[in-house]
Parts: sequence; structure tokens; C-alpha cells
Amino acid sequence: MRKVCILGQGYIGLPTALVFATHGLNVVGMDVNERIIHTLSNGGLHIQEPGLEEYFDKAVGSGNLTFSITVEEADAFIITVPTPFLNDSIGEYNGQIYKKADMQFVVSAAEMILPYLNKGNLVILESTSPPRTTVDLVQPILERSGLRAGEDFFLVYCPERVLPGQILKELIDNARVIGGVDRQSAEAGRDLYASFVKGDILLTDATTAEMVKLMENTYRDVNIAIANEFSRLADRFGINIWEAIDIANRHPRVKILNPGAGVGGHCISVDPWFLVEAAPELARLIYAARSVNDSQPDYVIEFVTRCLNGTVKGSKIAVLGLSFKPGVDDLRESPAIDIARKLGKLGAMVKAYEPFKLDVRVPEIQTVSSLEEVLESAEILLLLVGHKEFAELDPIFISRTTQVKTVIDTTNLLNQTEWMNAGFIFYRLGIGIGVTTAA
Ligand code: SAJ
Repeated sequence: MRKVCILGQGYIGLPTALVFATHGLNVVGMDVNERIIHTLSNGGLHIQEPGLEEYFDKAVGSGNLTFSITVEEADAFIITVPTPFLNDSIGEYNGQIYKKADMQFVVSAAEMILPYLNKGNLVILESTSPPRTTVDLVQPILERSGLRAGEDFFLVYCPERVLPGQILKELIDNARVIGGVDRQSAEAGRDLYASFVKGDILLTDATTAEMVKLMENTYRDVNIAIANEFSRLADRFGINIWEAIDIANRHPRVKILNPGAGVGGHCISVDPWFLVEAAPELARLIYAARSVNDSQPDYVIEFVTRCLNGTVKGSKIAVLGLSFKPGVDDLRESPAIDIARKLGKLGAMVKAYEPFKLDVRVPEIQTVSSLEEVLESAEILLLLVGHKEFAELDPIFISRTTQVKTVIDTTNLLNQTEWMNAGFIFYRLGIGIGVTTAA
């Protein structure tokens, strides 16, 4: 049985370990964080994702999966560690500041593999990385072993492309891009992933695969930025952006995405910076889109301030949702957290509730673990994440049992008519204040 060692047991590494193990491979899930390895080794999970528990039980039950805080000898090594940006790691081009990737975890993962690298092994980098990372950063580290990539061992860049909330399904069903430093490496990568991938497996070179990954997420970021910008314009011109987008999207070649509280998560809010960092003089549109999306939380605060007649100071605000998008517990780069924190700094009395992470603790934000608690004493309900359960809130019940008078929806989730009929003052992002919805 082939043995795979997966470095990094986070949102991608753990699900990847589970699918390999349930498809007959011998898997070591490795992480430097002892607490994570302790939790996993004792049958617990440190992250939430639909279907993860069932897969975990199956994988552990198969006897194919173990967890370890050290790398072990294996046929294949897969690097699934974070590539965040650091707040103090910035570059500058023409007076404009951009963020830079922090590659320290990729470097240390490659260095950890080094003592265990043998002839015939396959090494795969999955972490999203700036163009040329595989050949310029990872390859030289691994070649310190005296072995040559492409000759003695295979080296591949294979981006994960799964959507948080649907990770396990998409890991199996999505098309997979395998970029080898040479053809044999790409083919070795294909043979490994073919053990569970049902989607097409597309072979290319390593740098193209890196670029493909960055292009996909940048494309989405730019499209969300235009939706956010359209919504600001709609607000200025006193129209309803949601109605306008619906109508525009009836054009056969137009598909405008949704405005919202901003772009979070560890992917789309981060990856475009890798292209800006690599060529700031070329990536101007990408830079502009990042700036629009990064400033959306401030725009939301300005909108909330307008809704509250010019000041948030002293307002008792119940924030609904803190995760970076609907249906997930992931708080990374969440615009909702940014908004809740800044409202507090502006003097609002904020309590926040995240139904996907009831025990959530966030510095500078008072969090509670139930809807009752968040609504208790609140006068304003601010919906920041369109979790399905919030669509089921009962306006009549809330009007009878709480002090809430004003509802502000940044997600287009709530039914305006129902809330207004129940007596609430209702605002929605992207609708000029004073404009009513069409429906
Ligand atoms: N968002 C909007 N408006 C939209 C869509 C999303 O404001 O119309 C916001 C979300 O609320 C969230 C952020 O954008 O804050 C990103 O959410 P997302 O669902 O677009 O994407 P992620 O970050 O969960 O996952 C993306 C996916 N990439 C693409 O769809 C091109 C996923 O396939 C990638 O694997 C993942 O990034 C990754 O790991 O790179």
C-alpha cells in the first residue's frame, strides 16, 4: 500500500488525509501543532465542515490513518500549510501599499521533508503560493538532499480548489490541476490523485498551475469588487442594487456577483496579493479590486452610521454572524469581525452571535452563544453574514419579545416586507436610504 505524509492538518490537509485514507492509501496526517494532533489522535475534530465527521470516522475505522507531530518516511509528501500575509510584511509601489505573502510555513515544511526524502518519492505543494514558488523556493530546498527534482524525485504543484462548506464533495468531484517540474512528475501526481478524484485531471507545468490557482481566485475577487462598487453607486443614485443586478443578470453574458460586508476567508482576500507582490507594476486592476473589497467593511460602517442618523455612539447593536461567509465556522479575515470591532471602537455597544461557532472568542468583541442573549437589550439588529438560520428569524416574535426597533441587512437575506409589517425600520445595503424595494 502506498504511504502518503500530509504536512498541515487544517481546512485542506485534514480532509485530504481523510479522502486518501478512505481510498485505500496509508496516510500520516502531520502537524507541528501538538494540540491539533492530540485532538485528532483522540477522535476529536478541531474544525467544522459538512460531512467531515462521517469521513473522519470512516478513515480512522479503516486503520489507514494515523496522526503525528513529525514527518515520517513515505512514498509521497503533500504540503498543505498556510501561506498567510503578515500585517507588517508589506511592499510599496508608486506610493501604494500592498501585502506580501509569508512563505515561512512552506519553507519549514520543505525543510522537514528533507531528511526523509528518498529516490523515487513524490513531493507535492498544495498551498496557494506566488508564481514560481515550486521551482524557485521548494525545489532548491529539497535538492539540498543531493537528489535532483525530475531525475531522482518527482515535484508537483497541485492547487486545492475546493469551496469551504463543500470541501469533501469538491475534493472528489472537481477537476484537478497537476503542474509538474517535468512531465514525469506531473504523471506521478496524476497517478496519486487518481485514487480518489472523479473530476478531470489536467496536467501542466508547475508555474502554470500556480498561476491558474491565483487567476481563479483573483477573477472572483475582481468580480465581487465590481458588485461592491455597483452597490455603492446604487446607494448614491438612490436605486436598489439587488433589483438592478437581477435585471442585468438576465443578459445572457452577464453574471454579476453579490455585494456584501466584504471579502474574507483565507483565499480570495489573500491570493490576489500574491500577483500584486510578484509584479506590482502590472497588476493594477487586481490592486484596485483588492482595495475596493478591503474597504467594504468601512463602507458598511458608513452605511450603518447613515441608517442611525449620523452616529453609532451608544447604539445597542446585535451583530448576527461573524464568520467570513454563510454556512461556515471559519473566521479568517472575516469582514464581519472587522465591522463589529470597529463599531465598538466608535462607541456602539456591540454583542455578536455566530451560530456556527457558539464558543467563539474574539478580542475586543463581546460574543454570546445564543440568539436570545444577542437580542437581549439590543435596539438594532445588524445582519452581517447570510447564514440560512437567520432567514428563519421570526419578525413578529422578535418585535414582541425584544427591544429591537431597527434592522440592517447587509446580505439581502431578510424579507423586507415581513419585517416592516412587524413594525421594524428596515435598511438593506445597496439600497439608497429612503428607496423602497420593488418586491
Ligand atoms: N463573497 C461576496 N459576494 C459574492 C461571493 C462571495 O461578497 O458574490 C464573499 C464571501 O462572503 C466571502 C468571500 O467573498 O467573504 C469569499 O467567499 P467565496 O465563497 O467566494 O470563496 P472561498 O474563499 O470560500 O473559496 C474560494 C473558492 N474559489 C473560487 O470560487 C474561485 C474555492 O473554490 C477555492 O478553493 C478557495 O477560494 C481557495 O481555497 O482558494
